[in-house]
Amino acid sequence: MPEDTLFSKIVRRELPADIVFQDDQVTAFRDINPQAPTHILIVPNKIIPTVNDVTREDEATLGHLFIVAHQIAKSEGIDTDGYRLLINCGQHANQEVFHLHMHLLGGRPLGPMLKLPS
Ligand code: DGP
Repeated sequence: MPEDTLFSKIVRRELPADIVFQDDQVTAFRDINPQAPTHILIVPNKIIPTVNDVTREDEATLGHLFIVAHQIAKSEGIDTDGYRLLINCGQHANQEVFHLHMHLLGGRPLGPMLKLPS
């Protein structure tokens, strides 16, 4: 496992970020390049590079990620209208940061799920 990622530095508050939630398992902060009025990244505090690296040990933490996603959607006031949760894995998904993260997007109609390059 890598010892450090951009997001683990945010988790340890060594890099600035607009953190909206943190506990002993996960950290949530606003995306630097928001694609919707609400665009928050929720990351396990532990480095898991991609979904391909998930093990049974991570079940509780990743389940918790969903609980926190709902909680944040509620506090952002977007739970009733709806929102999108998205996790990119690897090259074809354009994953940029190799520290597993869930995107929470909402605050406007998000349209069809995928815009594919032609
Ligand atoms: P992905 O393509 O799924 O790996 O998305 C990475 C996201 O991370 C992308 O939407 C931009 C965001 N991001 C990259 N660097 C930073 C940063 O330094 N701070 C914050 N808050 N977000 C970042």
